[in-house]
Amino acid sequence: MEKLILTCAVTGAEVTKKDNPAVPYTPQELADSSAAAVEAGAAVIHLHVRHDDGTPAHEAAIFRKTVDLIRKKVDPIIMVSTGGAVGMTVEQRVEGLEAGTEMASLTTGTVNFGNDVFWNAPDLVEKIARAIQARGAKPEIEVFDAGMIDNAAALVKKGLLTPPLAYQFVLGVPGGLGASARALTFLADSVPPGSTWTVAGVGRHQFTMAAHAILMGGNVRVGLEDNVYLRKGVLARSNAELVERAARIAGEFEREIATPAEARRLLGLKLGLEGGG
Ligand code: KMH
Ligand code: ZN
Repeated sequence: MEKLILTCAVTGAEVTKKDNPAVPYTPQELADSSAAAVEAGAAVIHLHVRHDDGTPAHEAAIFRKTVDLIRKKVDPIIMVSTGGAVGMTVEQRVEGLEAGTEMASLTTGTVNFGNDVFWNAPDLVEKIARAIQARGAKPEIEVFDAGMIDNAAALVKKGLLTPPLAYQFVLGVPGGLGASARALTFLADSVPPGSTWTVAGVGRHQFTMAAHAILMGGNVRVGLEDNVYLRKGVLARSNAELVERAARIAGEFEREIATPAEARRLLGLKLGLEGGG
């Protein structure tokens, strides 16, 4: 089996310090939390940004500052979010690309998101795909429901995505596909040969989905964006603690953890922006 790529989704747009005081907001908090997650084994940082009061942000300057601060400490693959927060405009959602990161997320379909709608109509998805392509970043396809894999295949036909693709199965969002071994197996069987895939189990599903992926040869995303608990009733003290638990589970099954440099090779990225990793 290939080495395990651990992604840490450090803040997202929805959880707040009220849910868990460890949720990072400011560029410095995001950099410190990301660096600790990388030290714990994360090769990829999935990055949203916030205003200092915790509200979701989209400004390129905040992304740039955060990315610079992370890179001063560690050299993970940084993936800016183009999902942002529900209600952001497409222009706002692509601002993070200006930070010049190696990867960017791309959701390929609309999905209910709790009582909201995470809007990704085909023309909007195409605009974001074009923006990612223009920047030379590698997209990660965020799959909240099975049809999003088919939608990504349609974008390949249009020349807006270039295989092999990297997929992220985000399972357990209320409104999206539930987190189950059966759903994960179906999705893993549905992506084209040569693709890579990762799973992010939302909430209490974070570590059950991680365990399945570790055994199946897939990759794992953990982090406070998706889940604020280390275990039932126990808040995680940091993103790093969630990464450490995923690494510990992998260790039990003798699945080795990929360094950022190894993850770059597995994902087909050029060697790090500063040649490191
Ligand atoms: N915050 C969600 C509405 C992504 O980062 O690409 C969307 C999201 C997906 O988190
Ligand atoms: Zn996200």
